[in-house]
Amino acid sequence: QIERFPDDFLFGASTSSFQVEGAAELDGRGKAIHDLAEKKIGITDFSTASDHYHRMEEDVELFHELGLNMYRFSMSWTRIMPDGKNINEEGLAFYNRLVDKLVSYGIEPLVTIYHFEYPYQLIEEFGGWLSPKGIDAYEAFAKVLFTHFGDRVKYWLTINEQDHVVKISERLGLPKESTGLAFERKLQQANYHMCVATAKVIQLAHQMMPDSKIGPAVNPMPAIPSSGNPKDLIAAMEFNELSHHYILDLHCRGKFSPIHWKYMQDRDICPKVKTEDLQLMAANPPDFIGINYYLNQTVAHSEQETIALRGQGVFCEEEAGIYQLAENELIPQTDWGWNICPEGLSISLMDVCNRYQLPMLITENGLGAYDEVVDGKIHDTYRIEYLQNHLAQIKHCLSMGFPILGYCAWSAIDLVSGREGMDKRYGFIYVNRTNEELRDLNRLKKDSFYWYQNVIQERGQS
Ligand code: BGP
Repeated sequence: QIERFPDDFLFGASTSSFQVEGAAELDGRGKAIHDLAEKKIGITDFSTASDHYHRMEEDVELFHELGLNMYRFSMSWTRIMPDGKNINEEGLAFYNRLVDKLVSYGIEPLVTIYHFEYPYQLIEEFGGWLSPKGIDAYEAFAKVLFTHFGDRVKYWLTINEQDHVVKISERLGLPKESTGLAFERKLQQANYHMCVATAKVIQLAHQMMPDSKIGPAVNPMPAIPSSGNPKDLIAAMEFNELSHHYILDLHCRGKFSPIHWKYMQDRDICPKVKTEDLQLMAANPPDFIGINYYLNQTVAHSEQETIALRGQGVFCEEEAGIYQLAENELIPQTDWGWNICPEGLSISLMDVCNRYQLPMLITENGLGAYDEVVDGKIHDTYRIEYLQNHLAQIKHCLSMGFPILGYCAWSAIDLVSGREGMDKRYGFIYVNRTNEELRDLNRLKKDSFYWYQNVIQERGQS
């Protein structure tokens, strides 16, 4: 086991624009899909979020004090191109200030081109990712980013969690809870378009910025078999194919995973495929793979003989005839029922690296929890324990020689969680607001802030 993380290992932290920025109506920002989503009772929307748009300077100073080597954030498509097509100078100006500030502190920016925040107008006009026009729109946006920020930003992420975008209809601008054959076929087509778009943008990045490093960020939830029954191992392997390999095989090899292709054939939901697209993907693999890791799954085989359509949701309980999710008493869970399994991170890193032979960057990992302020302090020992155990797994993989570039915890600062608003916090920095009350939005360093600061300073020796 290595003692310290290598000197060039990048310790970072992440956010995404709509979850942290707020200022949703300001300086010409256009509407994104989520701005038009039905409001959830008792849960804040993204209109103010953590008000990072107005407090960016203060926040980056805190990131500097924390000692971050890297800061991952997304550039809001609708801030920079409100209608998805035309440039808004005020949007560019905000990210110019942010990038300059990071660079002045020696913090490496890692920019996510698209993190769930899709321009609504493009949905209205041609259906967004469901149409091949979605590929051109995304490439045009990426070109704007490369043109304006390519001189200072070396690391790029193409699409955040494509594997999750295509499992939740609203993220694609489709009616909530859509189901049925036509719907599932649309999801597969959108997935395919995103793979083509990724290859085009990787190619463009390498043409415009020869020194850049660019890759996708996927969210593997590696499955372990529920028993020693070999059928459960096969179910776990098939789960992994349908969870993330099906996307990475296209990104890295320009090939469909055979299990995924059979899955689509059995259900008559194959996308329309062009040979030249697959050639483009094969010729433009990513430079690295971003891994968002929170939880694993335990699966058993499914005896069902019928072939069913999948339906909605990231956590699909059962794929008839393939797998079903199972309980695992050895694995504890968060307050939101997410399995806590640090070893799952090693499983993902080994599996992805062995299969694709590419370097990896952990682009998200963290614990969503209720934090309590006691006498002006937040004693988030549970978060420290979670992060520490996951960092230990990374050390283990590094010691075996797996190429891991860095680790970005989710999240740098408290932000609005996709489904739970401000109740479910992830940050090293507390933001004084709740779902119901905006309060003063002041920043407060949690115990985990000081802990991570020490980890970075000591290169993980604490
Ligand atoms: C990932 C997303 C992030 C973030 C995180 C935590 O899937 O990329 O945007 O939201 O999950 O999820 P949640 O906020 O639902 O707890």
